[in-house]
Amino acid sequence: DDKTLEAILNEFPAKVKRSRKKHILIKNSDAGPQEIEANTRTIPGIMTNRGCAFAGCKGVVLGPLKDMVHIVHGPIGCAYYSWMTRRNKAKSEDPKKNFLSYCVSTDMQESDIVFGGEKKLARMIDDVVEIFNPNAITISATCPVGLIGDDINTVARLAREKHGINITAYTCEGYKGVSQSAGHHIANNGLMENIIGQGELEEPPAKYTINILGEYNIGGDSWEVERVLKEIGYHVQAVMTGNGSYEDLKNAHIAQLNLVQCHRSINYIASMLETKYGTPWLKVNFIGIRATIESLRNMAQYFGDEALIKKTEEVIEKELMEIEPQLEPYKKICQGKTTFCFVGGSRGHHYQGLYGELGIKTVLAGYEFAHRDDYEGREVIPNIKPDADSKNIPDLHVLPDENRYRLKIPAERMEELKKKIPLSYYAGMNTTMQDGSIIVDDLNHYETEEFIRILKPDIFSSGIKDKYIPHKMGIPSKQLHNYDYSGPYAGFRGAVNFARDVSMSFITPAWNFIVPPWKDKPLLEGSIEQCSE
Ligand code: CFM
Ligand code: HCA
Repeated sequence: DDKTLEAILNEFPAKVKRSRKKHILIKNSDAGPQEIEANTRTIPGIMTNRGCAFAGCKGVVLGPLKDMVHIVHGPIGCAYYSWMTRRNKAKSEDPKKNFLSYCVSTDMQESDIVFGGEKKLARMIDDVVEIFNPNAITISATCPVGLIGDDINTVARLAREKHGINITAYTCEGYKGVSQSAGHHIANNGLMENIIGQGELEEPPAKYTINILGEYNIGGDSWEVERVLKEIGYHVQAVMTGNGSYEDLKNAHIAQLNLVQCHRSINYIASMLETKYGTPWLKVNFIGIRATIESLRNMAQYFGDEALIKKTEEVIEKELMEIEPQLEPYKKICQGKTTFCFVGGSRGHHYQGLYGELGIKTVLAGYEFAHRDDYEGREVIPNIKPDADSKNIPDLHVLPDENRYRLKIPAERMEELKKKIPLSYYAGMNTTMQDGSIIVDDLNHYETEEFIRILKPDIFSSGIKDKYIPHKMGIPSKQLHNYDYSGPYAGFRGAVNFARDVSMSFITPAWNFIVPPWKDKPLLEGSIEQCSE
């Protein structure tokens, strides 16, 4: 309740308390719209799970594009720590055109920092073209590059002229924003300016041609979603960017509908595609069985074709027949349990439905770096006050394409549909959370421990940085970033994998053997010497 929350916050200095208070809500539907503060700077000295703009740009959005080489310009650490750690899987028909297993970096040394790294970067591009012959190249800047003022855009332009392939630079220095989120925006702008729409296709290659935006194929999620979509009869032109490719992306303009899975990381491209080509976007969620079914039905409704609607229902029925018996034993294990669901952006929301279907209630949820619209719904966007940090990355000015802009469905039908399905709209996480549950933005280490102590969840879901806090308290944890090396968790079959993994963590006898270190050992060991005087 409010009092307990106050007690937790009282441990902070007054100024910190004032700030943190705005980032925490107790859901109360009688209170009207509840405002939360988000996408603002983390207080220095407080440990949270956030990453940097480079992580959001190269690690999240650009990194999964498989037929391109992604050069990290900077000292080796940033490249090393973004080397496949996110588990964005990819397969290529031509094995020579999948470069994801490589870690490519200029490995800047002290002399490069002192004398500049542009020449080294130019040489590296020459080497990459010669050795790998990729379809395109990206260059992502890490912090020191911006500080010393290397002009990576000019290096990219000259290399493009020299080699005749698409080579683009992203000034996504880690400090460009308050979190990964800034990097998403930089990457979205770059892809829209330099790649999407550069292909020659003028007509959709199939009757129901779609793109999937904000799906990164973590643990193979996108393959599971695509399996079902293909069976229904959809043609997936491009996935942004899981298992994605330069070749597919450049023709993404021909889709008749864009699906948006992760709103946070890709809503910019979704909006720009709508403005430029007239392609509407539909908010979907393929995590959880009910959410998957609803997303499939909404898609069919958008196209409005009887045969497609019928086929959708047939596929749903078939998939359910397959998974329902498999889920039964797991549901028995999970029934009545509670969880925390704290992830970077969209997953803090998306996984609550799947947990709920297994009988697990989410008592606390939140995002590391999402914005107010991901909590409160897109209607608050006009009220979000821009600050110095958010103004750092300007919106691109996009206009309707003179030749390619087409209304995909008549304006009146679009208005009718908007009343029924989330077209160009996301309602955010808060609407679906139960009264009394806690919503926390940019949760920190101290609050994590305090909330666990008070709410005693049966499972804690988050990422690698805080996974071991609950473990030491004897509580299982589930990484919802990399899935603890498991997956896929999306769609129908993914739900079974998730149910299995979560059930395993409940029933493992390991927890009975764990005694938190502070319970059976002194915190300090030593002896007091006799003083001679
Ligand atoms: Fe979107 Fe993502 Fe997420 Fe995200 Fe991420 Fe991720 Fe994530 Mo880790 S794009 S916001 S920046 S759903 S890498 S695949 S798991 S924090 S909740
Ligand atoms: C990132 C990537 C990350 C980190 C996961 C974690 C991912 O933010 O740079 O903290 O466990 O999903 O790999 O979100």
